[in-house]
Amino acid sequence: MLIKKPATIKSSEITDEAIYLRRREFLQTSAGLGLLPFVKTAAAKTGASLQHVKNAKLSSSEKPTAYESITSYNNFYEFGTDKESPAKYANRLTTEPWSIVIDGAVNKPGRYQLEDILKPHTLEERIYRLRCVERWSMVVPWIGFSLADLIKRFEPTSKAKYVQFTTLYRPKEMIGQQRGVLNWPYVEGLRMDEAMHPLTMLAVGLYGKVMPNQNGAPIRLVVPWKYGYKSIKSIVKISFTEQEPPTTWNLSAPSEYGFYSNVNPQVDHPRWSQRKERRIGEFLRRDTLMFNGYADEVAHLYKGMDLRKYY
Ligand SMILES: Nc1nc2c(c(=O)[nH]1)N[C@H]1C(S)=C(S)[C@@H](COP(=O)(O)O)O[C@H]1N2
Ligand SMILES: [Mo]
Repeated sequence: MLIKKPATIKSSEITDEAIYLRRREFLQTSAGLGLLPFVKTAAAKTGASLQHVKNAKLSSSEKPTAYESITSYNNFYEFGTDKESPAKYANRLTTEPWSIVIDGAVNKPGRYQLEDILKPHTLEERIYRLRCVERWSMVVPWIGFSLADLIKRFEPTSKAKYVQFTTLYRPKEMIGQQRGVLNWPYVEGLRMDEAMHPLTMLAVGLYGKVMPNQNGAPIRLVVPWKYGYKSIKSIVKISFTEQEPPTTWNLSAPSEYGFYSNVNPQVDHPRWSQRKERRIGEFLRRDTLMFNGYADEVAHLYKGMDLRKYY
């Protein structure tokens, strides 16, 4: 049993008594749902295998990219700006203990240990395409669960129109944060309906194994119809807001990166076309698909919106 007894919860973890009581209520409800076997992800080491089921319905039938490529060609500026740095330096990151702060427009705010976050969820494998704005792509067998299932547990209020995510800020371990290449900590956001979409997932592993640090351990977002940078890594905070939250790449270069960032071959990046992509491991470039091939599932979210304006 990993639910802490009140006596073992440090007072520093508790904002006030009301939050503490709501947190207990949250833990009881999640335990009371009678849900499935708990996989102790947080304590597991990179490379350890994860119990999971396959979700064929939400999976692409394309062949996954090699594990070696997915874990050695990364974007994770907290460990440096080139693709090789994350695999070199991310082992410095301590992912245990890990907690996530939930705040803003929700009935059950608080600081939750990762174990408590994961406990009621069945881990699923979903094979998704990932398309980076830099025109390369991969096919990744993620392991995780729908963000919607987690969000519902916190009971967002009617004021919750957007969800903001924040990455850890720990420059001693995340050595890329020692330089001001981006506004740290990295932040991202989704509109509530995007966050609640069944394709949107929180991932804790890939290829049947615990998430490698360079891919965003211990828990990261995956939004397969958006450019890769929306899929924020190593999340420590989820906030529910009424206003559209700021996002790191939009703050850094607003004319190049908008809030929505849907994969769209018809809207060029100001410095390059987005029509083609190079699938890692393949030689010929292939056409980029609208919404990264997920149009049937997500196009309705943007009905009536001018996708040139809302890029
Ligand atoms: N915190 C954080 N999250 C991040 C990034 C980053 O630099 N920092 N890079 C993003 C970009 S640009 C991409 S393409 C994906 C890459 O994920 P992968 O390395 O697991 O393939 O992570 C995204 N999430
Ligand atoms: Mo990216």
